[in-house]
Amino acid sequence: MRIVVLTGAGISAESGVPTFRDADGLWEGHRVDDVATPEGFARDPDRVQRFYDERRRALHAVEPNAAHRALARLEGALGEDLLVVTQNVDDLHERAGSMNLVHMHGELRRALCGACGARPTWEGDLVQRPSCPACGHRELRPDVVWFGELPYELDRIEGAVVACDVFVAIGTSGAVYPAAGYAALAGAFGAHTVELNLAPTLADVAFDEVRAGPASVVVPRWVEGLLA
Ligand code: BV8
Repeated sequence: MRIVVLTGAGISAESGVPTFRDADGLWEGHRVDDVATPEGFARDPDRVQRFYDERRRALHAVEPNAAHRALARLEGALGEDLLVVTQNVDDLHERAGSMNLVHMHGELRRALCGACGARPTWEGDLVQRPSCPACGHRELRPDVVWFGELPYELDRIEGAVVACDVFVAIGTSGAVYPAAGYAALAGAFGAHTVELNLAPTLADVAFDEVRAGPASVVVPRWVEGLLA
């Protein structure tokens, strides 16, 4: 059975990583336009660098929760037949043990060089404009996909979505495309679609099955049901 799981901020909420929509439009005190768009970066690069530096540092204070761990267990059982596509830029899936994993919106723990395009893993701050390990230029930015930028690995993701038997959306509000269109795409190709979310979202019309509750409870329960 081939499964694609799409995760959003809700799977990391119980680990203490703030979601976007629960912050009533202001995201850690910032407007999305100011910190998650190329225009915002052009306007005030230091503000954007500091915003991501703070979030990268905050990763040291959070741990994967039972939902991340349950997906890693599921990968242990299914191997290549499970692909986790995450919209999140935190590293909690990796730290829980997931390996078949795509960060379609990039990662806090990676930088992107504006000069040579290299994407080195990155732990420290970027606001001091350190030099790129590959080319030496000092044009490193967070390797995060901003609004208006092309997400990563779209072909690989779409190929998996149209071929899967089960598509599961976990902790995502279905507000951002192209990710928000994957449930309907999977359903159109015959997959059984499931939503695991704290509160049923508007997009529920697209799901065959909805289980409401916190991810740390609902995801392990769903995985145990599959593995039973
Ligand atoms: C692109 C990285 C094209 C940054 C992010 C009109 C129509 C269609 C599309 C568009 C349009 N206008 C503009 C667009 C395109 C735009 C878009 O979709 N805009 C929206 C606002 C309409 N999309 C883009 O720009 C994308 N690129 O389209 O490129 C292109 C083509 C060719 C060439 C060039 C370009 C790129 C979008 C990526 C933006 N980057 N993240 C960062 O993280 O710093 S988006 C960011 O918000 C996340 O990554 C995620 O994708 C998105 C939504 O967040 P969610 O993960 O869903 O979280 P949210 O807070 O919204 O919801 C939390 C959910 O969890 C809730 O449902 C809640 O109930 C639940 N929850 C809470 N607690 C729990 C829980 N569930 C379970 N347990 C809990 N405890």
